[in-house]
Amino acid sequence: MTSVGTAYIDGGGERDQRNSAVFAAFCSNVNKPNRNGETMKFLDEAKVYIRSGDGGAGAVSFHREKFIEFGGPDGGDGGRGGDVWVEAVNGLNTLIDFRYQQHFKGKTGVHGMGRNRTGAKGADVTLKVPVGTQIFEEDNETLIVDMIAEGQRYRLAAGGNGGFGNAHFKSSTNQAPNWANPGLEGEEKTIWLRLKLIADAGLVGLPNAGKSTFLAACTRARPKIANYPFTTLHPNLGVATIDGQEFIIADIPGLIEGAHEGVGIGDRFLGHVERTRVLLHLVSAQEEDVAKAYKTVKHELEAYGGGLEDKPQIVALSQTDVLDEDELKAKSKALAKACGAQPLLISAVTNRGMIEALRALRDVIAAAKAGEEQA
Ligand SMILES: Nc1nc2c(ncn2[C@@H]2O[C@H](COP(=O)(O)OP(=O)(O)OP(=O)(O)O)[C@@H](O)[C@H]2O)c(=O)[nH]1
Ligand SMILES: [Mg+2]
Repeated sequence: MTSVGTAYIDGGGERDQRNSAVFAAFCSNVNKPNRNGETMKFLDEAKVYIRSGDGGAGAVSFHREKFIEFGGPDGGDGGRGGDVWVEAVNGLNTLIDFRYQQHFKGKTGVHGMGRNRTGAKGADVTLKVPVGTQIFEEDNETLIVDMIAEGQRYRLAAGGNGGFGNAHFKSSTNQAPNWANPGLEGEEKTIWLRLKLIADAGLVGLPNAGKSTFLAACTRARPKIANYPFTTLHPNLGVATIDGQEFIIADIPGLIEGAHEGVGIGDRFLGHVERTRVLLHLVSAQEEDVAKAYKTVKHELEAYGGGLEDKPQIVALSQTDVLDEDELKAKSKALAKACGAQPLLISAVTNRGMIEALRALRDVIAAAKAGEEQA
């Protein structure tokens, strides 16, 4: 694969692990109506049942010792039940693990014991999810938490409190209580996990526009590239470096007319570009009608919604090496008319315009980041 100029130093190691997404296994889930009768838009969704541990029961016990009469109550309290936590980790980019394990339970707290021994807390359980996972209530609409940063932890369900032992109930009027509290029950609920990968820039375009080739040319990602539509079946991420600055690019499967209604495979993955700061819209110079190609994709983005239509977009005419200069001028003019701005002219084969494209993306990303910091 071509590497472009000297500006592209290889991307960071750990992040690159995320390139090899294994989304395909989720495909069977997609576009089947869910319980509410709507079509699921997201490939990477998992339904998980969680339950925090019950508290341990308090103990009823009395002190016994030779020559000590009426030693008094000494039943200890029960331990707290284990919590259920979720933690965002790097190096994961699918929810596939939750296909195989869908139940997560905290352990019950240990019961209190005689001689004033308090029971131990039950063990916690932690769901490890990729950065970019959103957690929803059972209705799949109410957001509980958005796991956006590596290492972020959130307690989804707290363990039940342990019960008091009989020592706790000792008083001047009842010096030998013979009861204790049971522990409180843990919480149980069903939640939805939904993954929206977080990349800085997203590549969109018709099939065969050269999206994967672009990703391969400027990052260390090695997506499959071939001269037939829908080569890319799952999103790929790569880290591009330009002028010493890094950003993450997501390559998603091609969009075709009707994609937002589930035609082809494109719109399943649009959720992943929802969180990008800028889109690079590639229109192949091999298209007969570049204006139409541009409009088809633009229409699909608008129909999908999710804020994609308002996202900053850079338009580029790709694969320009296949045309001579006259044809190129005509097509670039037609595309400019359609999109209302002069498109970049790029070729992953001759490296034409690649550095400019990366700089243009970097500039939008940097401006968006600066804007967020100020806000
Ligand atoms: N001549 C030339 N061919 C290119 C260029 N970029 C991509 N191609 C070819 O175009 C075809 C499609 O490229 P891909 O990168 O797989 O296209 P894609 O947009 O990822 O396509 P899907 O994954 O199907 O949506 C492949 O045969 C590439 O070799 C380019 O800059 N110049
Ligand atoms: Mg591709």
